[in-house]
Amino acid sequence: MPSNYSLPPFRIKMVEPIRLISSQERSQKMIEAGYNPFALLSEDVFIDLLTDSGTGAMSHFQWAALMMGDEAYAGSASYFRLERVVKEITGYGFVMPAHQGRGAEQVVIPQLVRHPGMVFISNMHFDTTRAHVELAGAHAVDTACPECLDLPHFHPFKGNFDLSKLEKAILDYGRENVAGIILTVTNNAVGGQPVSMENIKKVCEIAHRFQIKTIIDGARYAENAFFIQQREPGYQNRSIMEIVREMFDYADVFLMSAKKDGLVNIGGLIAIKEDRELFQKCQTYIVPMEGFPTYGGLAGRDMDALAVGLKEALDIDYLRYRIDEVRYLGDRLREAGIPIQYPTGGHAVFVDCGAMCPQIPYDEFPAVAVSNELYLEGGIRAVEIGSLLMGRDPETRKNRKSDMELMRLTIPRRTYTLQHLDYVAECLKKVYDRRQEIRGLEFTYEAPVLRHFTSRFRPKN
Ligand code: PLI
Repeated sequence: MPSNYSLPPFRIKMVEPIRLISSQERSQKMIEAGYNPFALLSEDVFIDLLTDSGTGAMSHFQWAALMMGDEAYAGSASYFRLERVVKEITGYGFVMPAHQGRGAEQVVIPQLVRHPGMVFISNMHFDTTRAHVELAGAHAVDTACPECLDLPHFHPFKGNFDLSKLEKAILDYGRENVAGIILTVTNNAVGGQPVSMENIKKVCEIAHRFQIKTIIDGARYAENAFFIQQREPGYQNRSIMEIVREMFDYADVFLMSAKKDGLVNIGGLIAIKEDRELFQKCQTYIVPMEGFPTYGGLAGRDMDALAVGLKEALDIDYLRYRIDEVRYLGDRLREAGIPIQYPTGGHAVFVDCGAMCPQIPYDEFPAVAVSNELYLEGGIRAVEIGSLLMGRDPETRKNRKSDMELMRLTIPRRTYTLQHLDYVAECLKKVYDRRQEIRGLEFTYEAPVLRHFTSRFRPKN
């Protein structure tokens, strides 16, 4: 292994067998799945890079903590252990668990929508966040910085907001119509790209000037903090904990899918800095949606595992290894000439399938087609972040065209070795060599909402 990648700061004491089924079987499974990787069975997948969400490995400290779970319906001791850790990390006054990120979203987002026609503005809404904004009767507006669209060229913080676009959006919609500003850190949809502290600070300054609440969608906030430490002038000698605290100091609310940087298989969090009224509204609302406010849809043992995982994810040795394993895969692909979002993000390598297969139009979903080839080649499952995910325009019913047609190779935490990633790179190289033969897809069934999950396809002739 080249020496400029960090070694894993752990050894393995439990393994889960995986199996590569034959090439003929994979072809058959692909047909049965209607050419949609979401419909493949886990047992038919060799290396699963669909998501980093809830797919990581827990430490022995977390497994031990599970045994301490207090399963009381109300006032569980596990809740108070979790609350202590979240308060320590965020400095916020109020904490509630939720069953996962979208559970936190469904509780908080409707409380911020005061009248019809409101908007949320984000660097980029994640798809469930967008769905909850729309379910609450509001619109989602994205103001990502233009650098994120320049895939081959380095920029340290491609996850940033475009600050002038943000201010313009506030003025255009009117501050009384902006329900909140959502900072997605890291910015998943544009490649797991980080947001700089300077950008976070300026976004929050603008928001406070207009008296708008700021919400950190912080599924991968620890990975973001690591990038700040490595890339942003003035942060090299600051600890990850100090960086994280500064970030939370600027904002008002923290929503988290704990399935990422919480290092657990299920879980979510709501933390509110000081708005007691908002907290009380959420407390009332969470009961019918997620559960009593001291468990929010989680078992006591889940909360204990999360309390430990949150601290482990802030460990500098862990983060260095984590970001390096993703970079390792990105570097292997770039060496082979495969176009990716560069630099590599925190949780995944995003392959530019628009550039790789220009013969496939956007509405024949190039990144789904490449993902399917990768499964056929090596039993590897990836996910499309592109025009299939974008869905149709609700008014014209036309396919929305994504700015980028990306295949996300998402790396679960502490799960695969670099040998696995070498294998992924080898398989993708073979797919890349035959890229001109890859055909687009057409629907045989199109699901009416969130179509990427359940639609079915056939290859175009
Ligand atoms: O999958 P949930 O409900 O725990 O979390 C929703 C969610 C919210 N925000 C962000 C930035 C996410 O990335 C996110 C979930 N992401 C998934 C499932 C993913 O595969 O990226």
